[in-house]
Amino acid sequence: MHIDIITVVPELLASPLSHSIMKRAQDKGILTVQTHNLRQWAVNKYGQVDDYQFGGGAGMVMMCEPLANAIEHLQKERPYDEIIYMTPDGERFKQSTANQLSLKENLLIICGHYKGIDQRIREHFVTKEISIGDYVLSGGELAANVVIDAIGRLLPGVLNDETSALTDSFQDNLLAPPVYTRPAEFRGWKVPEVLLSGNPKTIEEWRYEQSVERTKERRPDILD
Ligand code: 6GU
Repeated sequence: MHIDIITVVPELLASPLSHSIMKRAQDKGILTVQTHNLRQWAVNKYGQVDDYQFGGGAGMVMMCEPLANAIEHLQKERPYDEIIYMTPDGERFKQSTANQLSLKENLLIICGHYKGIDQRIREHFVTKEISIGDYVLSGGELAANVVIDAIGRLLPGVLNDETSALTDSFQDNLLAPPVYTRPAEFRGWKVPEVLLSGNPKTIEEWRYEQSVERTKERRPDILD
């Protein structure tokens, strides 16, 4: 998969992509990510990419011209399956969205800043608008990192058996069960006996029950 990102703060995207699983995905050549500074397409020598909003009101709006030029420049390189705009008024990002997007070849992600981007870009270029939750971030970059991580770890070959995505919380509308590691007793706190039983079937059943219990208690809204 290839992901291009248009941003005014490319530095904000760098670190999460440079470590751990996202680094491994790129080292293996399964994922390539390229950030593009929107200021390359600024309307003047001062690097201007935003302007006051028509109708008045506080906050700047990212202008059409730099964005349109950036998008069209990148489109000449490759056809995008989705052009995604990160915005708090987008569709709420879920595991199912990550699953769907992980099947695509080329994605273009636009990170908004200030009051957002001119509506005409949303209407004429953007094919999908994503929010990562009901709160407002200063820009789309952190949200883009969240989305890229969630997608990247699903790409075939990125995770090994130990880190398998199949048993993640949300993958079957259930939260993950509790986990334990050595020692079997710490300060008198014991690991549930069943996990030490060596019986895969009873362990599997216990984990499933725990998942169901946890989901009922914490997230009844996602339960089937
Ligand atoms: Cl995608 N962007 C911004 N700026 N804030 C958000 C968001 C995105 N998702 C939740 N809050």
